[in-house]
Amino acid sequence: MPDSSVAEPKDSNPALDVIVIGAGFAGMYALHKLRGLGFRVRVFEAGSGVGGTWFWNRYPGARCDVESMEYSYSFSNELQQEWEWPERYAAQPEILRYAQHVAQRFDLMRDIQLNTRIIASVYERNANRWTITTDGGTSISAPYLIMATGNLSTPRVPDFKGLKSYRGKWYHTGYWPHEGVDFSGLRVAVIGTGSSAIQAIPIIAKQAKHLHVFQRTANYSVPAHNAPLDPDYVRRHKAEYPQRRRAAYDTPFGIAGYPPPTKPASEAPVEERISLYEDKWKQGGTIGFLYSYTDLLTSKDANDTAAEFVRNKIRGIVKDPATAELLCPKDHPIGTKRLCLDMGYYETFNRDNVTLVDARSTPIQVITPTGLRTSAQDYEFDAIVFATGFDAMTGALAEIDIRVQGGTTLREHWTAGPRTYLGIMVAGFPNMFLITGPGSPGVKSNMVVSIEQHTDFIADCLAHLRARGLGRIEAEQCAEDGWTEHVNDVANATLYPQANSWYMGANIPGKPRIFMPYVGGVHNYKKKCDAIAAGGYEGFKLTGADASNNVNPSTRHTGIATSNA
Ligand code: NA7
Repeated sequence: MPDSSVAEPKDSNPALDVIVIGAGFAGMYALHKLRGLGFRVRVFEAGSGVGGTWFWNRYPGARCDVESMEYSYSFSNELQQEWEWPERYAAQPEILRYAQHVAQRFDLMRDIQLNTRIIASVYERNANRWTITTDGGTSISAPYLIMATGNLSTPRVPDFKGLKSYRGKWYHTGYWPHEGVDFSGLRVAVIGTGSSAIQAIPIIAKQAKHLHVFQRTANYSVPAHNAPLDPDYVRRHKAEYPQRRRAAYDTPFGIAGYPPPTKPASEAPVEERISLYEDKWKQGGTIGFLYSYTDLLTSKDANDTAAEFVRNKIRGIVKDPATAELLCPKDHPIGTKRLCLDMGYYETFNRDNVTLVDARSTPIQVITPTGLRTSAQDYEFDAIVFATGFDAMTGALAEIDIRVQGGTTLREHWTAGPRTYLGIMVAGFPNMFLITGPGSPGVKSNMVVSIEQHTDFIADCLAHLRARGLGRIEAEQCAEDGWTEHVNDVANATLYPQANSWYMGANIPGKPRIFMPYVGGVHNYKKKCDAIAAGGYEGFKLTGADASNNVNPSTRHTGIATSNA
């Protein structure tokens, strides 16, 4: 039952300092961190458990594409020393188990309200408070609001005609039944060939009687070479954890252990290039592959060398030449959409029970009661899996009616595309923070690293305000304009904008085409954030309006130092 522990009416919980929306990795850490600084925090989560992405994305084969020793919290050395990851790349159930363990180990659940979807958040300037409304109609308010709503948390099923008439079962990878799905003996369709499909297809193919894969755009994928972790490697890694975590902040992706490339592909003879790509292919992993040369994401000619290498791999793996050619991506540079990581994806198309359908030349026109119709023919299916992605980066925020009382909504503010200062605050929306929002390196980095860095920045900022008796912080319009322009300039110097990716909002009809993440790298971004904090939060307006009424008095002027103050 939603909201059972929150009483009516609004301001029912006046003791709160901070409301956090979302109990994924971001919301959980925000709670832990802020609680540790003496703030009174409550987290609201739509799901019936913690874990965010890893709570919802339970499709077969769901797995992280960042190695498990890196894709984990660093804030507690005890935690990182005691937790045992079984595999190089952790599977969804393992990551969810980790999230649950963290929630328990740090006693987070007492301040997390599950099964509660937030539908509106309104800021009242005079009161200097955010009031959120739950789907159960309850209101709760606090001076500060943190949106830990995730970047890939709004699953999108395309608006296919006829879906309601379909008599079989259908699923979306991002909203998978908790009890799992057994496709044994069934005729199954998978629509989409993004990262989720590429992970799910090899497993569904092993169960299904026959699997049809509807591909509109071919994607590049490199092998994971997943395997159980070697205990010696784990021991060494754990001994170096503190240094490795620090080193991660000096890298573009927030992942240590990958020596940066030193020369452009154009300076390498063909044989040397192929030999290097071959080594990277054998090692597995996306970072290593894209780190082959300095110019893979800035020069089309350089990029072509890596793209053609992968296409030749596909041609070598897939036996039917027509299928192989269809699987070869040709419409975008490699790495400009999320490079996928697979375990036997291309090999799956050698199975007799798998058929690849070109949904570009023969688009899906309608879902029928028994399957679907393309422009070429009718198909019958017992089950359809939509691996059709998410309204990424802005979807979860747009679903909530976020507004300043008497002013515009966040949705309106972002009509032409998201604009933020550092991906953390939005001008005109005081005291509301985003964790890994658009304009931050979030989705182009190891998410956990970015989540911790953003949360630490926000927590330091709140402690800074409190220590000075201030209660309001707002991004300045010129700072937001400048940062947004910088984010665009950095992206425009790369090949990223050349792909119709979810980074560009291109997968959602009508969504403005703006490259949303900051691709200047975690290292540059963190330096910028640190300098801004050290300089007294340049680009932010800090004021004391009604501060004495808004911050938990028992925690004001406690002398808790901020790292940057
Ligand atoms: P993605 O990467 O957005 O992939 C969605 C796929 O669905 C992609 O192949 C789309 O083709 C396809 N799609 C979407 N709409 C249609 C229609 N109408 N017809 C046919 N095919 C369609 O989502 P994922 O869940 O795989 O991955 C998202 C991220 O999660 C991933 O990058 C990782 O970071 C984790 P398109 O390319 O648009 O032609």
